[in-house]
Amino acid sequence: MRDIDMKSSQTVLITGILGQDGSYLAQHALNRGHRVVGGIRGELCSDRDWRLRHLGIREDIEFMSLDLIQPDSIDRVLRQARPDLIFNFAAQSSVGDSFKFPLETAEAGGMGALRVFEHARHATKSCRVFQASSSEIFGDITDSHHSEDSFFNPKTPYGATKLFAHIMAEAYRASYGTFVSTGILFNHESPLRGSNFVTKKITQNMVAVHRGEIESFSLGNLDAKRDWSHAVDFVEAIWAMLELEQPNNFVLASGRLHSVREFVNFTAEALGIRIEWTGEGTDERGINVATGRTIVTVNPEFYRPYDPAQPLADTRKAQKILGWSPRYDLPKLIQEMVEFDLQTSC
Ligand code: G4F
Repeated sequence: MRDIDMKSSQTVLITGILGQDGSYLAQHALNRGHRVVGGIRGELCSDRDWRLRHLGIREDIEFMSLDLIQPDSIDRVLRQARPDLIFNFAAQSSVGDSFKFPLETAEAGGMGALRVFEHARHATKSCRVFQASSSEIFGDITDSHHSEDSFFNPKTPYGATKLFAHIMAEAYRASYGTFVSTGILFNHESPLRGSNFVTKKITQNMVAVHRGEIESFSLGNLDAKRDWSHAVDFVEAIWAMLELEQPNNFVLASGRLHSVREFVNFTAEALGIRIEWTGEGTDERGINVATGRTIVTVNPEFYRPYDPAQPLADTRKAQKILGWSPRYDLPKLIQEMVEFDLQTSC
């Protein structure tokens, strides 16, 4: 049930607008007639705005230089833009990289989020904030399903950072009445995903194998299970969160777990390749049944120091309060990613 219908034009500030979620959210807001201001860190060059250009919205956005690590930067942008809605996606978003860069991860994702909340608290006009939380905050867990009320026990620098921001969002709501909603987002992918994430790495490399450009490629933990959704489905729910009368937390997910190996199988299927697995551990290989050639190998270099099992998600709250349900299943998502890679990566 939606309490507020954002029919009149609002000013929407999106941090992390050059990323997958920021780009789709910008498209969503522009389609509804809102003014979109995009906060960007560093220069806006052609290899960074490709998502916005692909969506055909690059010229519709007002860009402002914004670095969440710099306190003055966020204050200046927020004073100039005077947003009604802030979607905070800016962060170092790779769990894998958070092991290499824990300080940078915590600065941008933790203190950066806090600076956004602090602005919303002092803003002269009422301002609603969405904070991108993550399923990584569950960490090592024992419950069978994970909801907004589950115990949080993160073990990665990324998860710990996201939990700091998540708890701060709740503290700002309780202490100051600030409107901050959070989405506890399980994995969400799309053709616009970065190639440092396993899904895009698989679809891009499988397309390259299919074209005969490479013989094989390597992955890390094939047994890792993830709940993968389409980012476009999440963006609809995220928008709906700021239309509610009261701020809240919502788990977004498909409710289904698949292994990395299964993701490879679905991708192979979308390309008409039949794949068979042989060997175990680091000796495991995926073989193209038609040619007998190895197309996937395992390289321990891609293992993580810590890779907690992802729990099953309980999305009943989002279904009930937001009236949300995803439109994509995994094969449909993969089909779209493969089609995009077939058209673009040569
Ligand atoms: O695609 P991934 O890097 O995503 P990860 O770590 O689950 O994080 C994503 O989802 C989180 C929400 O749950 C977000 F908060 C976060 O920002 C990000 O969007 O890795 C998925 C799984 C991992 O278990 C990893 O160990 O795939 C496994 N994996 C196996 N081989 C690999 C690889 N991951 C990557 N990146 N590269 C590999 O070669």
